[in-house]
Order: sequence, then structure tokens, then C-alpha cells
Amino acid sequence: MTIKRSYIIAILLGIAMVGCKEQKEKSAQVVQDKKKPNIVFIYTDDLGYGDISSYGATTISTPNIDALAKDGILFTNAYATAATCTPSRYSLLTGDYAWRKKGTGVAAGDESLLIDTRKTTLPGILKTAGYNTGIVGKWHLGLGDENGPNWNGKISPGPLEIGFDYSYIIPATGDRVPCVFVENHHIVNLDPSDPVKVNYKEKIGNWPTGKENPELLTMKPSQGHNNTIVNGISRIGFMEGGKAALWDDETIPMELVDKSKKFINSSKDQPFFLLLSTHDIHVPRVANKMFQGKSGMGPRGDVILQLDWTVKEIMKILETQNLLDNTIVVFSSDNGPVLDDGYHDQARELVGDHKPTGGLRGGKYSSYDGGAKIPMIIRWPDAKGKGSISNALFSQVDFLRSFSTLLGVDVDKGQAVDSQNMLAVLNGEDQSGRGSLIHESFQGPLSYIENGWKYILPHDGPKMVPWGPKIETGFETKPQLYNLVEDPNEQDNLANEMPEKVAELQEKMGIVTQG
Ligand code: NG6
Ligand code: CA
Repeated sequence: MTIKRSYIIAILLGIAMVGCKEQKEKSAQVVQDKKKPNIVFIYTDDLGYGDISSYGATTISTPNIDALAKDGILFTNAYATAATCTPSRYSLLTGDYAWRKKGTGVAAGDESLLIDTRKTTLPGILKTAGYNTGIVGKWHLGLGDENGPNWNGKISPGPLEIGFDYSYIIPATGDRVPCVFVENHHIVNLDPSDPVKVNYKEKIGNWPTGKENPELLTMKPSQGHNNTIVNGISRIGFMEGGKAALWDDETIPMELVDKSKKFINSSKDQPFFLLLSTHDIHVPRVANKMFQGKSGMGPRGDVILQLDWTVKEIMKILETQNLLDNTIVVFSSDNGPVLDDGYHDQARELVGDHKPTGGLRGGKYSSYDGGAKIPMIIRWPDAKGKGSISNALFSQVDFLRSFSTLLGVDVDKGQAVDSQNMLAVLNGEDQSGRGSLIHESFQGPLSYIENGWKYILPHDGPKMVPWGPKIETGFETKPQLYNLVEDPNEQDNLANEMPEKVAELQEKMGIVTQG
């Protein structure tokens, strides 16, 4: 409907404006813009390689996500650049590995904006190409200048200063205060007579905390998460005020779908880029009533079903607007999975035979593949090999240069230094992909993957993630070398047997990290 209407408008404009050269060019531009594919990027949080049925899960069914794979390409060798959220997102948006910039580990809830506003960014590239660019959902890349976010005034710089035309965000994470949405530069529904106060160092105000008033909790923390209680859940950080602005944990996905819908509908005469960055399936896992108890795996399974619902709703909007044939839908995750990530929500007790990492070693935070190897599906109507599986090596840092190539936008020298044009991988023409990639674990240590081999840089750190999620970090003081083709679960360290291979990969990794 929309496309047809725009074409007709364009033609009518052209006829009406005969003789008026400028207007003619403008209407031609409309037609041209309509040929540019819209991009909807559904970026999920902490969803593992084995968490959805298209990647082999059998105790849970995700038919709507699976439908993307049926119509698109499912990638078996795609990586986030990190095993935690902030650095992965930094790389996705800037085309740089995050470890090149200090302070890009998991961001505090009152962090300053981590992306330099002068940098080339993925939304900035798309904006240059004429796209309406929007982000809806989790941000977690800091807000505000060096003093941090001005919660009660104009919150800037943020998404709008790095290339987004519209933003409706969870400032950090669902488990960090303030528990409010920020639309463009302001907190939504903020009553000026009830200002928001936030402190990450000490208690501020009188709202109860999980530590002092555990009897008020509906979900109890297992690690940390014992500061201010909001909606019966104690969070990381202290807050008070902004009562009218607090989100409702049970309706976050509905709110994000609604805002996505409005954004898509408002982009009628322009191609659009929507980064829908879901809260699911991060903690606290509070499923809506529609999904509570439906998975048999407790809240973690229920929010996977809820995520599948989100995908269904987004696809429905695209279908209703007749945009399915001209929209690239990307589905992926920012890092690997975790069961107990700080709340007693029975994730570990009820997981049964389900394997969140699909058998990969480690998980969120880890140097092993469970940390950064993620599910990735692309539904691209023009792609070759619909319904196929691609084993090409791919890093999320590559989206920037792939889409800039697609749209013919030049990237300045010295920008997006780690991003490679992988357009042919994304549209199914190339099955090999990158020569190599690097991913980082929490605390920063790096792993280098090349040609089916993985080298993990020695690091003197704890063997297990220290605060209790029961995940192996992958840290060893000696080099580790794995043959990912024969040993995808990284069980057999071949470093002692193959010192030349270790030396070769060390040297090649050094060229990337020092280059
Ligand atoms: C950790 C939190 C964890 C989660 C993570 C960030 C504790 C004990 N754990 O510090 O719950 O919030 O940070 O997750 O506080 S991420 O997906 O945004 O990287
Ligand atoms: Ca995450």
C-alpha cells in the first residue's frame, strides 16, 4: 500500500511540476529512495546460540524467529565482538572493536556517552543515505557529557547526537536505575515536581532497598542487585523520584513494539533503519501475563517466548504496511547466554535438557565461544539461497561497512577501522566470509579466530566468573589453541602440541591489535 501510494504521489508530483526542474528531481529522489531497502535490526540481549528452535532447541519453540530463517539465511559462524553488552553494541554502531577505546566494558547506569560524536556510525551512514533512523529499546552506551546524564533536563549527547533521528530507550539495562524510558532528549512522563535522583555510589533518598527491606521483594537477588527496589525488584544503583515515569516491567516488550510500530508508520516516504534493541532476555526476567508459565522453564523460557512474540508483531507491522518485500530484517544477540545473572528466577533449576549455548563452552562473559558466538538470521528478500545455512565467518562489526557499501556511502579513512564489507556474505553470495576476527571477554582478554583455529591470549584472572553465574571465564595463564572445526566446544587445548601455530596466530593477532 505505502509503496504504491508513494509511487503514485511521486508520479503525480512529477506531472504537476513539469517545467520545475528542482521539484522533478525531488520526486525522482522519492522513487529512488523507495528502492533502498528498509532495515529492521532486532538486537536481542543475552540470547544464546542454542536458545531458539531454528538453532536446535527442542524444549522450546520459537516459530516466528524460525520463520525468519525459513525465508532467509541462518548463520552458524557469526560473532558479537564481545561477551558483554556495551562493547558489542559499541562495535555494532562504530565499526571499531571496542577494546581500542578504554572504558568500554559494561557501562554503569550513569555513564557518560561512550561514542565520540565525531565518529562515523552505522545510523549516521544510513542517515547520509537518506534513511530515517531510529532506536527503540536498550541503549547501555552511556548518556550525557563528562558529567553524565542530566536526568531532569535535556539528556544529551546520546543516540540523537550519533546519527539517530529518533530514540526511545532504556538508558542502560533493565536491572539498572533509573527505571524510566528516555524519548529523544527527555525522560518520558517525568513530573517536574518529582525529579529523578540517581546515585551509583551511595543511597540517595528514602526508597527501600533490597538489602534493607528484602521482605518487599517479588524477585530476590542472587548476586548484587540489592539496591533500590522498583516494582518489587531490587536493582543495581540507587534512585528516588520520577514515580510517574517508572516503567512497568511486565509491559516493556509491548511498549517497545508500540514505539517501533509508530516509528515504522512515521517513515512512509523515506527508507528507514530501526534498531529494535530488546530488553528480553536480560534480567530481571519478568514475562507478561500472556507468557507466564508457558515455557515450563520458568521466567527465562517465558521471556524467550515473549521475544518470539515481539518478532511476530514486528513482522505483522511490516506485512500490514506492505513493506516485507523491501525490508531487510536482521535478528541477532549482543552476547552469549547466562542462567543465573543475579536474580533467583529458577533459570538454573528449570533449564532441564535445554542448552542455552547449544553445547558451546562458557557463556556470557567468557573467552570461550559460548561468550560471543551468537545466533544470527537475515531475512533479505533479494538474497540468494533463501532458507539456507551459511557457515561464513562474520563479525557484527561488519554491518557498518556492509551497509555503507550497499548504499554507496563513503566511510572516511581512519573510521570504522575493523569493519569489513561483508555484503556478499549477508546476501548469501559468499560462503567464506572474514579471514579472521577478534572477540573480547569481560575484563577485556581477547580471542583470535582464523581459518577454524582459535587462540586465546593468556590472562591471569579467575577461572570462573567471580560473582557466581557458574560460567567458565576461559582465562589461563598459558596460551590456548583450539581447532574449532574438530573441537567446536573447545575441550582440547593444542597449544603445547602446536607451538608454531600458536606463534603464527599470536603474530597475526598482534598485527590487528597494534595496527
Ligand atoms: C553485571 C550484572 C549482570 C548484568 C551485567 C551486564 C551483577 C552481579 N551482575 O555486572 O546482572 O547486568 O552486568 O549485562 O551485578 S549486559 O548484558 O548488559 O552486558
Ligand atoms: Ca547482553
